[in-house]
Amino acid sequence: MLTTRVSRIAISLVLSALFFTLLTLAGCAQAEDDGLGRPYSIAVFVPGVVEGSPTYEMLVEGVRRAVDEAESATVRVVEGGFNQAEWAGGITSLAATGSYDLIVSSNPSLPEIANEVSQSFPDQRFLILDGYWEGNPSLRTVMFNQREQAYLNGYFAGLVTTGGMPNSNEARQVGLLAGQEYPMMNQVIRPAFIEGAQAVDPSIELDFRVLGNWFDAGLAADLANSMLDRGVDVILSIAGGGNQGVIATARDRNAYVLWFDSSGFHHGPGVVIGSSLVKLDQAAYERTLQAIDGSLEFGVGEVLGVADGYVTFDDQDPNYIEFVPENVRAQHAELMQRLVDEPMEFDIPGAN
Ligand code: RBF
Repeated sequence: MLTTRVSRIAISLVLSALFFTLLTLAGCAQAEDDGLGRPYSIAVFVPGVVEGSPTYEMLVEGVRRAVDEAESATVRVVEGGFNQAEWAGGITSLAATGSYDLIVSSNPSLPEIANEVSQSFPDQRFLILDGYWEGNPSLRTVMFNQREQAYLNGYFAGLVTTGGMPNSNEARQVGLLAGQEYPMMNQVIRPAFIEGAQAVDPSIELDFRVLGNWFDAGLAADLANSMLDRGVDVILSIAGGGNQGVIATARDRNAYVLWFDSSGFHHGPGVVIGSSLVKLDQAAYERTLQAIDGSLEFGVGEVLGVADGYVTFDDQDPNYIEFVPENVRAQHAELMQRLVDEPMEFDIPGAN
């Protein structure tokens, strides 16, 4: 009995060791040691899962592109999952291996975690996108002006709900679905979205809903239905995998969806009718290349906006041109130009 149990444990230990070795080998598939030393080793920690979250898809794409281009670098992508209480442990484990020159991650809660972990592992370097931290020599952060980004979506929603699209209704209601509430959502994205809409018509009201996670498309569809029942005709969806539920509901009920972060038109041609962009992939690519060649400055938090070319609105997609009337596109283009000329001030919540 005992021997069987012991051998079962032994087998499972061997199997898991094998599993992690395979995982590491898979992660190193892009390794290319040029003989000058060991390759620059990067771990991407995804706080959630990659699929369905525009922001994480761009993160991984940007880092991979840099690694592909570098002379000698490797990357391993680790998904931290949706249990946020486990992220600090996940990052600590990566730092504790001492194997990674750089840990890359993204979202506004990550700088604090990286700052904490760096107290125990001061030699570990971190690059955090979509987050802000100043003054820790182990950390480099890149944040986007999300006030401008949300304002771009809000102004477009305002044009839609005041009659800009064939299925616009009489009610002046716009919707916003968020995966969860967090300072950047409550203090920046949500107020700037309604500010943009009310710049078109001050009587426009916002129906704000929270999914409670970043994956439940069924619940997201229910919440979208409830918003449409109340007269909403356009919903900005920032809910990761939940976004698909919003698109399905909007398609069934002839309403519209706005996308955030990456270009989303292909997810629902004629349903997704507007997309603000943050060039997180570009920033991840550029800063990762700089980290690899040793020129990236740490201890610094940078903020990039419309005037820098890192926040914009996708007015080139064929679906945008096909489905959105010319006069709406023209009014939105004027707003874009205004933001290039006059950047919006941006208070970063919880900036240290
Ligand atoms: N955005 C996603 O698209 N998917 C996620 O899984 C996700 N998880 C998040 C977890 C936390 C704790 C926080 C603060 C934000 C998260 N976001 C997520 C939102 C993301 O950082 C960003 O605010 C939005 O993508 C809008 O740019």
